[in-house]
Amino acid sequence: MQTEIKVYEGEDLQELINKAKDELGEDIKILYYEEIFETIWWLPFKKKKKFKLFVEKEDKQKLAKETFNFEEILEKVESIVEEKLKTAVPKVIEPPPHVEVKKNIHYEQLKDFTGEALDLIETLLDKGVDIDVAKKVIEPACGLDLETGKMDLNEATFKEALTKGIKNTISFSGDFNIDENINTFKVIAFVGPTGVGKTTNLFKIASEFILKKDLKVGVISTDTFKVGAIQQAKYYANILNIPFFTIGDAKKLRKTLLELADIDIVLIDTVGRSHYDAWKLGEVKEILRGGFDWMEATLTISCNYNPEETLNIVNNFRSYFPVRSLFFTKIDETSKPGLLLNLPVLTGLPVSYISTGQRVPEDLEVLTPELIASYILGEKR
Ligand SMILES: Nc1nc2c(ncn2[C@@H]2O[C@H](COP(=O)(O)OP(=O)(O)OP(=O)(O)O)[C@@H](O)[C@H]2O)c(=O)[nH]1
Ligand SMILES: [Mg+2]
Repeated sequence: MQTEIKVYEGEDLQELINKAKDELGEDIKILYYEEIFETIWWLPFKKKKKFKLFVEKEDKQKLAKETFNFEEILEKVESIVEEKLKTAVPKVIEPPPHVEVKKNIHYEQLKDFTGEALDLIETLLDKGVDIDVAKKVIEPACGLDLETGKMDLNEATFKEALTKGIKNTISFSGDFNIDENINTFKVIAFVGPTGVGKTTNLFKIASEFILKKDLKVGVISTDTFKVGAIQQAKYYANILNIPFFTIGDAKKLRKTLLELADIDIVLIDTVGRSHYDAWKLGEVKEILRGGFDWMEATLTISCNYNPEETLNIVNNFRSYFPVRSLFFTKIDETSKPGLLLNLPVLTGLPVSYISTGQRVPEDLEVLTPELIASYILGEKR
């Protein structure tokens, strides 16, 4: 139906509207009306009032289409939004840049090395080994290259050279130097920063000593600070069916240790403390003091710490506790395990175990020169 405009004339406006509706139906649109005054020829001074009404008959279909075509409207909105998005967001999203620490090798410091020795040192530096440590570890595996007058590897492979160097520069306490044949009473305290894996690994050790060495093991927890710590330790002790004690002061620790005469190894769990918190480290020391006569501490260090920080950790913990070995954890969480060389070489402390994951008791290995070499060279992770 087409749009239709009609004009009606008459003296009564309402009548005109009614007439239009009668003729065109209810869907009319009044466009406009005007009043006109006509002169009556026989009464020139009197004028007659009339109306002129302009009416449009609306095309229902067209109206509906214009008003309610949601799809068309939606399409229009979408195209507007799309246009806006084009300017707001780059069309191709670039992958985030891969950020790397720049290698800053001071070749002047390596001028005495050549060939494979230089290649191996570069590999070590790439793994986070300190440059002086790398040189010190490699030297025992080198000989003089007559052509250049510099040092080169004597060994056939990197692994052999590194293993030899490690044997010469690092001492190993193996499984805490436990001699199963001698009836000694040993007390080992696990100390270290927060969350490095002290409790978990203490129970891996307990399990290893019981199952593989048939030793009598007892566990004492001095961690009465952390919520849930006692429950965590009790849970493992129950599984292993070993004596377990909770202790909050030096006097009680001493008394308990004296009562444990028939036990071969007592493992002491401590609360993790920041190496910068002198007050809290002092609190832990105050409790452990009760067992200092027998005790050796193993410093638990996570391999994913940055190298400089680990030196501060060792220095600070050593000033509070009788640290006799380094116990490494979380080797599975780093690609730069340089501290496996840095710490023992720089501090002279022997190394004991390495924790390779979260499973108790499986994820644990006694450290050996070959094993450290494998981790450093990326053969193992
Ligand atoms: N990936 C990985 N996780 C480990 C390793 N050793 C321990 N963990 C996890 O590290 C978390 C903390 O372990 P805990 O044994 O509670 O650490 P902690 O040093 O006793 O912690 P605090 O007592 O709070 O100082 C746990 O989720 C362990 O499962 C490891 O070698 N690798
Ligand atoms: Mg703990």
